[in-house]
Amino acid sequence: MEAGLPANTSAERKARPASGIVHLGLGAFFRAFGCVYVADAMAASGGDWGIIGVSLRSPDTRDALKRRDWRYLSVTLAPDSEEIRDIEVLNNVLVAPENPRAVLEAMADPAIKIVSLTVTEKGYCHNPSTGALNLEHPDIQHDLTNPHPVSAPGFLVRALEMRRTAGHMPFTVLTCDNLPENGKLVRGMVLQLAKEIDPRLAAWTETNGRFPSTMVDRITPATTQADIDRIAAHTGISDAAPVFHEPFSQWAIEDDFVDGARPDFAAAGAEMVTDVTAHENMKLRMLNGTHSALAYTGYLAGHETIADTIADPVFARYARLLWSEIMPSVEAPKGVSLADYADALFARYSNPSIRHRTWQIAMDGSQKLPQRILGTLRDNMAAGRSSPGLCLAVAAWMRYGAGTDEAGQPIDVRDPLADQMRDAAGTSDTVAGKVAAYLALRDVFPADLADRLQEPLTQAAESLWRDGARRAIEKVAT
Ligand code: CS2
Repeated sequence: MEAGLPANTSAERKARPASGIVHLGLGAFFRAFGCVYVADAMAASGGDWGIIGVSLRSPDTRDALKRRDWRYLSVTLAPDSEEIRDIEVLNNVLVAPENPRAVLEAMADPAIKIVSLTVTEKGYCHNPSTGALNLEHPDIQHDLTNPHPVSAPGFLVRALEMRRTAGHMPFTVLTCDNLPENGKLVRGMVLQLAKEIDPRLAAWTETNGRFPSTMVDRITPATTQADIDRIAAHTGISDAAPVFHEPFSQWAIEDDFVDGARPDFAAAGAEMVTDVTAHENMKLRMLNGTHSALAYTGYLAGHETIADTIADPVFARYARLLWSEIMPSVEAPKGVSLADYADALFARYSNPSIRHRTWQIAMDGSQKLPQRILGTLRDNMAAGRSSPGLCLAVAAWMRYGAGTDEAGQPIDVRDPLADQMRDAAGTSDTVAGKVAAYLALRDVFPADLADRLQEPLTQAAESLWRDGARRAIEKVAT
């Protein structure tokens, strides 16, 4: 028998439920999260909710999953134990650049009731500081005139167009990315793009479409080759696409689906709510905000993972300082204690089995900072509260974007604005000049916020550039 797996999971294959969901952006996160909920929902309550995954860029995930006929191992890593499950919920994986038509046809099939997405912040091709679709984005420019799209909004709109023409209802768009009011945001972008293509399509989508917002949460580091080798040695299963994640998982979903058609998510442990805003704000600001703060400062100080960072007492104090700055700006969801939530986050970050690299979280900061940190800073300034910890986080992002670490080693900065960031950091010999150049990046900082941030950020950045991240934190997190 395959070691570590319950006997029934390696048993003969059962017939699979038909597909009811197309998922765009089949990365490790959705396989560790949404796929598991859908598998559990079907196990509890049935339904044809098999998933067709779509990779919008590379064939790697498809090629890796194909080898086990779309099954993969999901490994739950607790601090001192692990649990392995074989997840069988995918029915196929398509690679959009190879055959965009096949993706559109799958999305236009009336048996598909939901199109879910984890395409990361930048996958929406929007302006992070305003939330509006960026019509100048090259992928959107392409999709405006080409019936075979390349962007996620393009696929949504073209597939909705096919459904409208065929006389079908739209699918529900279920976004699972860490964006504020993510459903509303994607709705606005879809309507904006649809309007450019055909105003009747926009009107039809506005009336019939549904875009529930969701709050998703499970820490899922990228899978490494060492993980793959280890799990193969342990289970005897050669799986090229296993996922590794923490035990914690939380999904709050607005219960607003076309014709009410959805898996029994609640049976799988999801919270079905009427308004997810409070959950989303809490999670984006308290979890993702501190994650980004620890990622930039931790990386600069030479820490490889979040667990390594938080094990350093200076950074443990920093995390506590950050939560104390963030909590006054967050309205707790009903029945939730923010102090308990912060304690639970501290314990989750400390899990040594989760090797979540600071470098991974540091990616795409220009797309993440507005909803993770800048909204809190805006609220705190309006209320007259100072935020030295959060200012240090933004300054650390700027310092990181300069492209070399504190030891002078090059940093592989992955960000759609990487060039602009490097230019901003190199633009002036003074730290105040660098900060001013960063604050002029309108995709990140709206003009009014930029003005008010110049002074506190300069103060934080001067300390950071002069003293290094660890010492600068020691000075504010006493
Ligand atoms: C992280 C998130 O990579 C990142 O930016 O902050 O992916 C985080 O791990 C998840 O949102 C946790 O639910």
